Amino acid sequence: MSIAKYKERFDREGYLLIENFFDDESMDQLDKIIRDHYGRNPDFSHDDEFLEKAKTEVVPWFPQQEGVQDFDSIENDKRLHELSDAILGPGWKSQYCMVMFSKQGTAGQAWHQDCPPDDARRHNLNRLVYTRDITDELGGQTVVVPGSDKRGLLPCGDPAGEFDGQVVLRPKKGTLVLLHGHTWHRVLPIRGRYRFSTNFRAAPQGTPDNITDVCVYRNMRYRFSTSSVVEDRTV
Ligand SMILES: O=C(O)CCC(=O)C(=O)O
Ligand SMILES: [Fe+2]
Repeated sequence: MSIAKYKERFDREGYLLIENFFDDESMDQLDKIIRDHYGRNPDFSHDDEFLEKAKTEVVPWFPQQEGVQDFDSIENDKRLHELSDAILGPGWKSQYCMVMFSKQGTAGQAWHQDCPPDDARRHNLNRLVYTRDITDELGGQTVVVPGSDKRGLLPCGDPAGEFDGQVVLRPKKGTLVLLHGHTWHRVLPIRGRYRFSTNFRAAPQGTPDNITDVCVYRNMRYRFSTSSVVEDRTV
C-alpha cells in the first residue's frame, strides 16, 4: 500500500496495523535484549494506588535513556520515517522509546487516551513494534475503537468495559502499529508468561515534551510525574 493510502487510513481510523514491517532477525535480537533486561528487573515501578485505580499493570523501560543503542536502528528506519512524515507532518519529532512489559496474570491496560484530547492538534503518536506474536492464548491483545481519536474525551465508565465497534488487534512478530494518542485503546489481560511491546513515541511539531504526562482513564485523569490523580471521573 502507498504512503498516501496509509495516511488516508490512519486519518480515518486513528490507527494503522502493518504486518511484516520489520524482519525476523532484528525482532529476535530486540526480543532477547528485552527479555534479558526484565529477567533482571521484573518489578513494577508504579505505586499501589496507580496499580489499583488504573487497572494497568505495566513495567516501563526506557532503554535509550540508559545508553542502550540496540533500538536505534528501528528508530532510524527510513520507511518508518516516511510514514511518520506523512502522518505527523513536517517538523515532527521523536519523543522517547519505551518498552512496556506485563507479567502473567496481570490486567494489561485499562481503556485510556495517552494524553487529554482537549486540543485536537496536541497529541502523541505511538509507533508500536512487536517482537513476538500476540495471540489469544497469550492474551495482551490491543483493543482500539476506530475513529475515536475524533470523538473527544473517552467516556467515563467501566475501565474494562466494551465499546461498540471496538477492534481487537493481534500484532505478530514484525508488525508495526501506529496509534494516535487520542484513540481510545486498551490491552487485554495477560494469560501467557509475559507480554511486551516497544513504543517509539513521536509527536507533531510544537507538541510540548510532557504531552503524555497526563493520561485519561475512564475513572480518572492521572499525572505520572507527580503520581497523582488529577481528576476523579467516578463522581
Ligand atoms: O502495548 C500496546 O499494544 C499498546 C500500549 C499503549 O497503550 C501505548 O503504547 O500507549
Ligand atoms: Fe496507550
